[in-house]
Amino acid sequence: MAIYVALGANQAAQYRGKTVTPAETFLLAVERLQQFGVDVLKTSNLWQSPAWPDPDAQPPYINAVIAVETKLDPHALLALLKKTEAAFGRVAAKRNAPRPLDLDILDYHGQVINYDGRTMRKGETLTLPHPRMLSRPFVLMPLAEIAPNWREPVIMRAITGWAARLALEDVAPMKRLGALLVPSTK
Ligand code: PH2
Ligand code: MG
Ligand code: MG
Repeated sequence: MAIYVALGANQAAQYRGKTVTPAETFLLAVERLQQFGVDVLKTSNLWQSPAWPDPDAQPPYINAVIAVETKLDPHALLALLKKTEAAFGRVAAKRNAPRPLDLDILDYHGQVINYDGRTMRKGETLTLPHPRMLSRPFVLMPLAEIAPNWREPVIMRAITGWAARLALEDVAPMKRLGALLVPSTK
C-alpha cells in the first residue's frame, strides 16, 4: 500500500518570477516535494478534462496522480502540499474556483480519517480517503493507471468497480496527454 496524491491545475502558475503551464507546474511541484522528504514511486499520464462542474466558465483541467512514500504523517504531508500550492501562486478562493495548482491526498496507506462516506466533515481539514475522489473520472483514470489493484479502504471496492460506475458523458471527454516525466527517487 502506498500513498496517492492527485494533482490538478487549470491556470498558469507564477513560480520564481516565471509563468509556467500546468504540465510544467506539475514537474516543478513534484521536484519540490522530493526536496522536502517525499519519494515519488510512480507517476500517471497527464489527463485533460473539462472543468467540473462548470466546463463553460473555466479552462479545462490537467490532472495526474502520483504514488509516493514519506516519513511525514498525513497531517504533515497535507501541510507540505498546502505550502507547495502557495509556492505556485494558489490563493484562498471559493470551492471549485480555477487554480494554478491543487494537491490532494487521495489515500494514505488505507488510513480512514474523519470519513463519513460522502463529504468533508465540517471544520475538518483532512478527510481520508478523499471523499469526492470516487465519483471523479479525472482522479480515477490516472489512479487506475498506476494502481490497477487499488481498493477503496472503507468498503474495499476495487477501482475497476468505481470506474464502472462513472457516467459515460463524464468519461468520454477525458483526453490522455502523455507521461508526467518525473525523475524517480526510488
Ligand atoms: N478540481 C476541482 C473542481 N473541478 N475539474 C476537473 N476536471 N479537474 C479537477 O481537478 C477539478 C475540477 C476542485 O478541486
Ligand atoms: Mg481538489
Ligand atoms: Mg484541494
